[in-house]
Amino acid sequence: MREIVTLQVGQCGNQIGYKFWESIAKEHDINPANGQWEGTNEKLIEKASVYFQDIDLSGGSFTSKIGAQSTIVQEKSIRYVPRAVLIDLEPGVLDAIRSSPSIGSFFKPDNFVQAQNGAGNNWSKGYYTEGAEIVEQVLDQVRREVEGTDCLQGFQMMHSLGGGTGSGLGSSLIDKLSQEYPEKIMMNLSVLPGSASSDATSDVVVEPYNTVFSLKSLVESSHMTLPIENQSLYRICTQTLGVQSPTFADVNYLISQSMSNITASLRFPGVANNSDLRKLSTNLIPFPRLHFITQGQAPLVARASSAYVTLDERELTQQLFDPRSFLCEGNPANGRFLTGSLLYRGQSVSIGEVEHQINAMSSKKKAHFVDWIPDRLMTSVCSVSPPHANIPMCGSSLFNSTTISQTFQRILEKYQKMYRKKAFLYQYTQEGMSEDEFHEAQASLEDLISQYQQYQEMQTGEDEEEEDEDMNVGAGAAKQSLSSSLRSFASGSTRPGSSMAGTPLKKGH
Ligand SMILES: Nc1nc2c(ncn2[C@@H]2O[C@H](COP(=O)(O)OP(=O)(O)O)[C@@H](O)[C@H]2O)c(=O)[nH]1
Ligand SMILES: [Mg+2]
Repeated sequence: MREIVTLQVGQCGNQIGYKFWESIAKEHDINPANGQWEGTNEKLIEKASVYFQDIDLSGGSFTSKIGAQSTIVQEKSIRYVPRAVLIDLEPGVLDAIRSSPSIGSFFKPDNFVQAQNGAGNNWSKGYYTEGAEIVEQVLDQVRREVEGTDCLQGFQMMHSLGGGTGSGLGSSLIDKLSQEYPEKIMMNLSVLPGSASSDATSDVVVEPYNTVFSLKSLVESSHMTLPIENQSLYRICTQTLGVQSPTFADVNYLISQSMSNITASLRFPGVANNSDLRKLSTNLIPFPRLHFITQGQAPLVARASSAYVTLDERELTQQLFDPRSFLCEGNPANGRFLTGSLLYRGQSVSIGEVEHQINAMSSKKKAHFVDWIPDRLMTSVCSVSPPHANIPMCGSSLFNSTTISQTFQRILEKYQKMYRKKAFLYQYTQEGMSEDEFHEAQASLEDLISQYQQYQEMQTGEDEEEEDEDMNVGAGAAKQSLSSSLRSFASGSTRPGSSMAGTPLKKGH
């Protein structure tokens, strides 16, 4: 089996993680109070070991004879345990999860790794001082989880970037894991700070610092990052779902639904495309650094109205392309899509109809896509619907859109405003950070933004002109390699993913 080990780091990471496990346990008919499978449909449990370790409590099934004829077969007693390590630098959230009667004993007790002092919303405390105290213990638990797998496909981390633990310790962990397991995929679900794409005030004044430092690690060590903005989730709650004052519980529920949909193709059998993290990421990511993927979720209906929703492939596809369904801000009309993946779920979903709708949408939205990746939309259909949904079908979209660079630009501007005056700098340097790290982090984000912008503006024709110029003036290797990689996509002979398939994604591109 191709297993995935989850790391949930800090308050936000653990609160989202807890909802995610609650939600997928339900989908596999596993009772999180005792880890027992309570279902009857084998299809639902067949691939559960991607996310759950199945521990045989009976020591194996056996047959015994009583008298001459009767045979008693002792059923295996399997306990399903999340392949998850729960990490925090303060005890509050982990204590709450551990003491929850409905889910606390679902997780391995040793996999709760925590400290007492907190990270005080300071990335350097999470990365260096406070985080360093427990990072080896975390890595040991992760190694133990990896030993319990047959063929690990990768890691999935949930964390926020604006605080100290999820951001700082989260960064340290992805940096270390990418060195230790360079061939394994690292996927991050990363909550951006509240004010990421607007002038909204933030909870934490140093959020831009924490976020820019985290983004440097994500660029280098993550293979696929799904950024989330609470602002978008609040908007969905108030405008679409009719929730007046949304809480973290409301927004985390939305995130868990989206994560369930995105991972359904990894957790259930019979899905052709996107059936593992590598396929999903190679299809979406034409250049390793540009791996920040916008996710959309549909339908978005208030739970009370779900019984009245009639939905078909056409309507669902339209909603999946609608920016109102996205979990981070930004209208794709202001940028370009590089690639996209549409994941459909539901017993009644027709693959033929999905293809028809995707082709129609692809022509309609042609101007929103770069023209040098021909087969840019991937689809997959999972026939297992979420059990609680009263709706005939649902889905998620994943878009590699250059629009995300506008959000990064706003974060960068906020960072620069403070850094120019060296505001709050001492809080980081006194934890052992050097000013060089500030420069490097800023330069890394500036590079990322300019790469996105470069590809956004690049047209097939321009590329060829540029290539001629390169040859005439003997321009640098970087430009030539850009041209040749574009040419291989533009030639139409390969899909964006297939040209990279099989090549291990490495740190530091
Ligand atoms: N969606 C969501 N965001 C959260 C949650 N808890 C905290 N945040 C956000 O995370 C950021 C603060 O980070 P936090 O996770 O509390 O810090 P840490 O414990 O040091 O990692 C802020 O941007 C919060 O808005 C949560 O449960 N759900
Ligand atoms: Mg915290």
